[in-house]
Amino acid sequence: MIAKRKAASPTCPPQTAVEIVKILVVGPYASGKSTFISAASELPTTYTEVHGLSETKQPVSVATDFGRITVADDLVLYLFAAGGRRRLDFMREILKVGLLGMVLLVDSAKPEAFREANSIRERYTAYTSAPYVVAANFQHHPNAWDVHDLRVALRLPAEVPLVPVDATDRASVYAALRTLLYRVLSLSGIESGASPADLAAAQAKLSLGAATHPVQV
Ligand SMILES: Nc1nc2c(ncn2[C@@H]2O[C@H](COP(=O)(O)OP(=O)(O)OP(=O)(O)O)[C@@H](O)[C@H]2O)c(=O)[nH]1
Ligand SMILES: [Mg+2]
Repeated sequence: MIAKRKAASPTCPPQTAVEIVKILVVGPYASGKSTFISAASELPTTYTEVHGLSETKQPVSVATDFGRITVADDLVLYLFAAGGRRRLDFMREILKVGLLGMVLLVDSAKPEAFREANSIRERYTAYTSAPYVVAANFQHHPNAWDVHDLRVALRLPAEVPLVPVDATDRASVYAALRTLLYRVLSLSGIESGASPADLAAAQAKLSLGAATHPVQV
């Protein structure tokens, strides 16, 4: 689940092993994936917007967005966006190697996209058992569905967290990521029989409160 990279050279002392954790950010067209990653990342995100691919005049992101959060000296989160479009399916095959979990973004004010969100969720759960959370974006919109109605519309299992999010706001995005990380922790803690103290220590490490490393370019 976690890739470990250890850098060393004949002239440098060995460095701490770094755990690299990959998180997928998925959702229907224009649900806020690029915005979410951009708000979270300590690096400028990399993506390509192309005109003329959709019926609307809006540009469409065709490349995979990528973001990074250094949680601690030995722990780095990599965020990747993947759209609902089938042409990105090949990317999912690559991304699922070392995948920790997924954030499924939903535009709360666009019920016509709920079916696609659900189908993305079904495709995800068909190929991996990695945990996921659903993030209800655009909650400020006057037509936004509240999270209780969204849960019903998306036919979400009761144990799957559904959190409101503002994808433009780093604190809100971190809160959604924390929900995912804590879910991963509690599920793996149950599996491995970790003590409450171990879990609390791991949660503190993943609180993202310490993720204030300066932006590196
Ligand atoms: N006010 C507000 N605008 C948002 C929010 N999330 C996304 N947007 C805007 O909604 C539009 C679509 O957001 P994107 O992040 O490009 O959506 P996307 O899912 O990456 O889109 P595709 O990759 O093309 O599918 C952009 O104009 C964003 O600025 C939000 O939480 N609040
Ligand atoms: Mg995008």
